[in-house]
Amino acid sequence: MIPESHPRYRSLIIRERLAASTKTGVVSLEGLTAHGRGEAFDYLLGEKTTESALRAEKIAAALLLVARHPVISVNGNTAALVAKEIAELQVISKARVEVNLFHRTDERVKVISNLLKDQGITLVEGDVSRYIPLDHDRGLCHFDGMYSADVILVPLEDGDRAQALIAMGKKVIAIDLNPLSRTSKVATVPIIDEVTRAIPNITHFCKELCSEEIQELTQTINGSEFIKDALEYIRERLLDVLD
Ligand code: PTJ
Repeated sequence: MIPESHPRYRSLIIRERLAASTKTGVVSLEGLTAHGRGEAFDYLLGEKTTESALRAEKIAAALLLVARHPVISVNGNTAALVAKEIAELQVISKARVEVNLFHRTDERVKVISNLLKDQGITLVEGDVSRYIPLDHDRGLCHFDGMYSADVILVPLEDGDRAQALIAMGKKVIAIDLNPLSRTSKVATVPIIDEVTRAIPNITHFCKELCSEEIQELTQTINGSEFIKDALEYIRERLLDVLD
């Protein structure tokens, strides 16, 4: 039992949830190590949403709202951490939601799909094909889901697929705490923030943005700005410690 008064309460609760989710098969064991890498970057970023990440979340909301065919891709860690929040985002953004796994088994797809459906999420289901040219199973997707999408939100991604999706002409919104990852570097909008903070922020902006703002935010997007901002933010924090 983790007391709410613990200074690292939030982080410990998230860890506990992910660890428990390995027992149900939602999260892979590799998912725990991936989270550890994310946590390290979150620590460097002060475990809060920076102003720059908040702007990226605003742009992400605008992109989802203008999309002809928006899709949210969900893996094990994302399902374990933000299933309810994705349900809310689906309602407001009208995005399709698709399960896409790196460590893919039929059993995991089923368990994760059931978890998402229990939260009220409507899923793209049925046959998948290797529409994304990749040697691993992240290449498997649905024709009426990711294959036909113009904008795809990919939380906790591996760089291969983000790059392949961009090469297919899609706009990619990534949520990844690592500003140095290939995913962050290639994404149209890299959101360098923790997924449990990022998704509710995007939903909030989807509710709030007016059509003029959506227009303005989606006109020119410079993803590398967000990477520079995150690295500069970390640099300043480190210099503060050394002072
Ligand atoms: O459920 P599966 O089989 O699809 O597997 C999911 C993982 C996450 C294991 C898989 O996609 C993977 O191996 O991802 P990577 O290549 O380790 O990339 C995950 C990225 O997400 C890393 O750069 C982490 O820094 C980042 N990350 C981890 N946890 C969080 C995060 N970013 C935001 N919020 C987090 N909670």
